[in-house]
Amino acid sequence: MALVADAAPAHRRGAVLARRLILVGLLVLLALAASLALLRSADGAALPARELVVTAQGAKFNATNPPIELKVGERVALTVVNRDAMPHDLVIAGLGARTKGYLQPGAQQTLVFVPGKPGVFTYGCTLHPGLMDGQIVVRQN
Ligand SMILES: [Cu+2]
Repeated sequence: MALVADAAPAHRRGAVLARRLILVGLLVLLALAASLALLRSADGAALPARELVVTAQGAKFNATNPPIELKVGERVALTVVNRDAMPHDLVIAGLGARTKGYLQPGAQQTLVFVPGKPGVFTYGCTLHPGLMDGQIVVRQN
C-alpha cells in the first residue's frame, strides 16, 4: 500500500514521467517568454537597469532634495510621485530628462533616460524654483 507508485505498470510510469517533462518544458518556455517580454518596454528599448523614486511632498523631493548618484551609460527609470496638494514637475538640466507637463496632486510619471556624460547636474521643479533643487551626480564607470 505504501508503494502505490511502484505498483503501476512500467509503461504507465513512463507516460506519467513524459507528461511531467512536457509540463516542465512548457513552464520553462512560458517563463522565458515572460522574461523576454519584461526585457522589452513598449518602445522596444531595454528594461531600465535602475529604478529610482522621488516623491514631491511639502514642496521638497524626498524631504531634503537629496543628491542622486548615477553612472554614465546606465539606464535609469526615475519615477516622480506627487503627494502634494499642488502640481509639480521635474526637470534635470543638462541631461535632457523632464516630466511631460505638470504632475497634478496624486499623479506620478516615470522618466527613462541614460546619462550620457559625467558631471554634476541640477534637478528641480520649474513651478518652485529654488525650493526643490537638488543635484544629480553622474560618474564615469
Ligand atoms: Cu514644484
